[in-house]
Amino acid sequence: MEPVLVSLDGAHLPGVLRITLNRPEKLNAFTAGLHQGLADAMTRAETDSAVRCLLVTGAGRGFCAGQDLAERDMNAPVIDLGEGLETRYNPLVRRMRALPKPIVCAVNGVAAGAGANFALACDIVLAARSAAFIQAFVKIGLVPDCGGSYFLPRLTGTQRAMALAMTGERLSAQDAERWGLIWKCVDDADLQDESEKLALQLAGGPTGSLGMIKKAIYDSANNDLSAQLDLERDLQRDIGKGQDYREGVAAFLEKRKPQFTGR
Ligand code: LHQ
Repeated sequence: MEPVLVSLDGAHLPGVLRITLNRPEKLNAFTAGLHQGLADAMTRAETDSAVRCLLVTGAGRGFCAGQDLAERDMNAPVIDLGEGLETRYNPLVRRMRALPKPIVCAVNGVAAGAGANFALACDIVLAARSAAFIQAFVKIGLVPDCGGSYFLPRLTGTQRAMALAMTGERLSAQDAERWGLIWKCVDDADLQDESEKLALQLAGGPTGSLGMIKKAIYDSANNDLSAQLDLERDLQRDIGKGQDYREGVAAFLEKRKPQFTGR
């Protein structure tokens, strides 16, 4: 069984690269094979211009339970967890954030450890009402990784980030929405439709503009206002030369729906 299913279904979801974590019996925990599947999917997303949005979800009742704890050799004389982060998790998060295309995440069930933070590395996160987010690291004597210590305080504030990380308490999807950790909590039965609708909308959007919005929002975490104003000027100058801007204005003036091509 492939640990990651990747499909671009032109008929049902044009422009949407669907990425499904597919180890349902282990709640889609990360293994070397699952990482390879994600790395391949990212390469496709980076190189195929037919891909205009990514939709990430999990097969079965869980989203992702983090690192597969059975994959590690606990009898090794020296355990180097930094190596796995350096070669697998960190490149994955960096590629997701650098991808100039939107990534929608549909959290279908529990998201724990690196699985929770992988979800937070996506650009817009929806979760099923029955889903939950767990910073499980502390329970096994570790610290948040996969970007968690960066994402959590920025999304929820220091207090909530600290308590989530220190207690490893389960945060319901509803509270995750209330705390601003995710965009929306929806009824379980609606998660697939809602996330597909959003992905489809983004895939039919002005791709260049969406990529730049992503850069502007993420770069703002490290810029002061003056640097951010400069960045907005540069991005606007660049995107204003594109076909989609002309189409957007023409459609507005002609009182019709724009037909964006991503150019
Ligand atoms: C699992 C896992 C799992 C293997 C469920 N591994 N089998 C760490 C180390 C190294 C380098 C880089 O970074 C990291 C980052 C991390 O991600 S550390 C955090 C790792 N994750 C966890 O500590 C979470 C462990 N899982 C759980 O606490 C529970 O499974 C949760 C709360 C997620 C779900 O609980 P339940 O709904 O009760 O499901 P379950 O526990 O019965 O799990 C179902 C199956 O999945 C079960 O297998 P089995 O063969 O007994 O049916 C679990 O053993 C397996 N599974 N998580 N991470």
